Amino acid sequence: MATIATAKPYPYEFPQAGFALLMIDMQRDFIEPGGFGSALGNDVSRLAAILPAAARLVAGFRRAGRDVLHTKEAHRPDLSDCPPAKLRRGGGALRIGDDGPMGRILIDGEPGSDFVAALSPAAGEPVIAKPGKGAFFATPLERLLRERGITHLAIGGVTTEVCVQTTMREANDRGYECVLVEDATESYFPAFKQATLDMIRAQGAIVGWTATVDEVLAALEAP
Ligand code: C5J
Repeated sequence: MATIATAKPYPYEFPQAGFALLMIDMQRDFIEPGGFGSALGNDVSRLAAILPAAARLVAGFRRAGRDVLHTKEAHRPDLSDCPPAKLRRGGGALRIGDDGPMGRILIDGEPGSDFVAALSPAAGEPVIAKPGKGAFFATPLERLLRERGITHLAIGGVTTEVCVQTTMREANDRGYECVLVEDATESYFPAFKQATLDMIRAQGAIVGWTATVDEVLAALEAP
């Protein structure tokens, strides 16, 4: 077993072979102006600021020969996988499925639903399109993890308190040991990010652990 000794709230142990990286929704729709995030009135520049750290994390997992999996929140063009309740939300000028500056908002295959260039999946890396906030809902993610023998997950991506936290809680309930990589995740709301980090590692890692990119990579690359 390898160990992230400085993880919070106490050292995080992982088997090198069963440890993978799950990157959540590093899409233009959330990170670039003109997408879903900005249509909801958010300042997307906060999210763009983590791109160098997130890219360093992904590169480290690839270097170590570990699996990297990517999710994207994206609906079918006919919106048949989007519950009416989700479609109605927002109250902004643009809603899911509407035409925006980067194509139809949150629709799979549109420019906005694509990954930001710095976090593009490499050839062969699984990409899981998800209709919900959690990556286990209505997706093949659990089967993919099981097939690969993955038991431990480092999780990064956006946004911390929505899709990242929902996915981490889903993973925790399914028995995965998860560490949230704190400088490779971001929220439009600094207080929500901080609250998520605090909630996850409270009560003796009730949902999981947190650690920085440097701490995760140092443990991953330790001899
Ligand atoms: C949101 C996400 N915030 N990827 N999606 O709607 O966190």
